Amino acid sequence: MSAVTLKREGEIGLFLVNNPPVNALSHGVREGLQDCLTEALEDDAIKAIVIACEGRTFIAGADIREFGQPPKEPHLTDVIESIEAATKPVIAAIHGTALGGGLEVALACHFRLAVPSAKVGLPEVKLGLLPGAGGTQRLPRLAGVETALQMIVSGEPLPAPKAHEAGIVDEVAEAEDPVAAGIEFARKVVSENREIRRLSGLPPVVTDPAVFDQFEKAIAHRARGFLAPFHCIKAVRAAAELPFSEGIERERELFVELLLSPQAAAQQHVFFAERQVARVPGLPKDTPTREINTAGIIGAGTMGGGIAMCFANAGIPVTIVEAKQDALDRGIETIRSNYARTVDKGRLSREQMEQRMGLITPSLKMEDLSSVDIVIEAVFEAMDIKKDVFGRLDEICKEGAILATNTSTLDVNEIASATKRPQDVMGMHFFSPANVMKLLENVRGDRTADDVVATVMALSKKIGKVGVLVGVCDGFVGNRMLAPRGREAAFLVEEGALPQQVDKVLYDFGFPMGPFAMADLAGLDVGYRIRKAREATRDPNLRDSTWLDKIVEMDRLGQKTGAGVYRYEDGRTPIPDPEIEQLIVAHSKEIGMERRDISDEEILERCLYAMINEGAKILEEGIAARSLDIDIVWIYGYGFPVYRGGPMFYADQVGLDKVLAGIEKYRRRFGDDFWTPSPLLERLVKEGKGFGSL
Ligand code: 3H9
Repeated sequence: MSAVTLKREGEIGLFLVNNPPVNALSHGVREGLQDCLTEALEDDAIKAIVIACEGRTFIAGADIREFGQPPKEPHLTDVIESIEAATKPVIAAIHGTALGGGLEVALACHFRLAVPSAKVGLPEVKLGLLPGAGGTQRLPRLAGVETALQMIVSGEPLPAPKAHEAGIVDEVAEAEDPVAAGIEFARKVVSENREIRRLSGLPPVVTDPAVFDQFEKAIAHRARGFLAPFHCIKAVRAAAELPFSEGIERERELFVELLLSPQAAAQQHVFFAERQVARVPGLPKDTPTREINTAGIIGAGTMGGGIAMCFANAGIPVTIVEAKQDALDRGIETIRSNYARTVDKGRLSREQMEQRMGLITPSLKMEDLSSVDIVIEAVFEAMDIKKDVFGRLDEICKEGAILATNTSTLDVNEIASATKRPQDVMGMHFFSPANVMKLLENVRGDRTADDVVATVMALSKKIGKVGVLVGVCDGFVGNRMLAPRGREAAFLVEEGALPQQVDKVLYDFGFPMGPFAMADLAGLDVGYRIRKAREATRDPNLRDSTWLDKIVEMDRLGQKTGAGVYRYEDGRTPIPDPEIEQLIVAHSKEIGMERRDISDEEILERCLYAMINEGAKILEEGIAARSLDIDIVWIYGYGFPVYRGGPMFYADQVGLDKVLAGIEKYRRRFGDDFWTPSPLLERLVKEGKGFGSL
């Protein structure tokens, strides 16, 4: 069946696009639009044309899956030109989301009508691109430079009424049926003999050139490292400065530069990975899920409170249990003040805040969790305490309730063994602050039932998280890979680098902050406690770095004490501290390490290759099912730059042979202890493949 059909509704020619799921502009759609146009223009009985779509949305953009394949005619730009050049009025009838190339098709039409719930936008920037089919030239001519910049650089869509106000759609229909409204509108155009308006025929928009510089400045921090937002600004600038035909050429040049960039490949990888991650290999799509209408949280500390907010935000009533009244009161007060801050920022109404607070029930009795559908335990990170809690939950909770632990390191199987229902037990590792961070590592135990996995994965989305399924191991995916990065960062400092040099290299790579600034933010005592707890079982022959412990022993615990690796005058901005530099130099001397100049390249390689090697081991052990799962963990949990696609995608882009050669180089220098390459990495290099091929 053709992807576009032409129907005759009296004197109106109706083009109906049908290319599920989102009517993307695949080759068949482009060809279908072109063919229908030729036929409709030749048919004297047709006086006007309506372009509308079947299914859930108007055209949602170019077909991303076709990028990277040899382009096939007709090109989208040609189709768009033909639509605009049509000698009969063409009307776009929009429902769902007219995005990217979809909105560009609509902008080529002579009139645009949208149903009330529709949205229009140019989200290409999120894929590392810019609107490459005339959007950067037509939208500013229609809606002005400011609106166009706002939409194109942010990629955020506008709801139909706002789009109407901005002049992007001519009319918002009264009802939700785009076909009926489109035909009615077209009949009006014909009967009133309305003049065809071609946006390419409008003169360039005159604007103060300072707008572009100001816009660039305004996004500098947010868009640091990204190429696309700045290219978008350049393209819109061309609309203001050049005649249409030259502006289109400039748009094309900039578009092609982006299309061929590693950033666009990385951002498109992330787009698909975000969707793939919810699909668990081996778990059939129709796996039943359990109903989650109520939740319980144990522990009203920072973590428990944040998790409770996630449920309340999703409209799910949640009971939060603490052992002592004062801790419970403090926890509830913290939740209230977190919400109040959001209200102050204007992102939540007071009424919504009260509604959410109303969904949170404080309690001192675990028995109050007897009827909830899911419990998440967020108590102190100690196995005996967790097992005790789970033993009690086993007695209290109703049959079929899901029992989840928020542990970040402990063995979920051992925790499950404290119950007679290990099939109902799972890990849900939230990241701090739990109400803000999007990542949720969902940990499947050896005996966790499939329907529990399916329920928790679906629930993740419902509470605004990106859930990634992982297996049981020390640190799961994220923290397990963070450990070798932290180890190398600490070694580099005792070998000759300073913390600020290491941090700058990783910041410039695109992380929001370097490992030492991050450690100061999290609290140096956290790592200290873990290192001390492991001291007894540590192999004394393994190299270890202790200079960070010395800082903790000076009561410098990081931001919260005003000093850690760095000093803090305003409580947030790290300032290199000569006292710590002295401490580091003395430490190197004490351990007999002759300090040397360390290149930025060595810092980057050692920090990242150590992580990637660990990631490869994680894949080999099946702790993560696919490399894309690891990428998503790092993007959402640790701020790995989206434009690099995650650590495993980045490794593929660097080339696994180069990564392996780097690991071998450090193995020769530092020995086998930390630099034994993962056999999977070696195999992939031998086969000339990447992690993405698995
Ligand atoms: C562009 O237009 C460039 C032009 O300017 C210039 C060209 C010269 N292509 O998100 P969902 C798939 S760039 C191919 O779960 P929702 C998606 O992968 C494009 N496939 O649904 C998923 O597949 P699967 C600019 C696409 O209802 C399925 O559709 N446009 C595309 O939550 C369902 O998606 C965009 O950036 C596509 N364009 O949300 C829009 N879009 O089932 C990107 C989606 O196998 N898309 N798929 O996993 C979106 O923002 C959302 O998909 C949308 C629907 C809001 C449309």
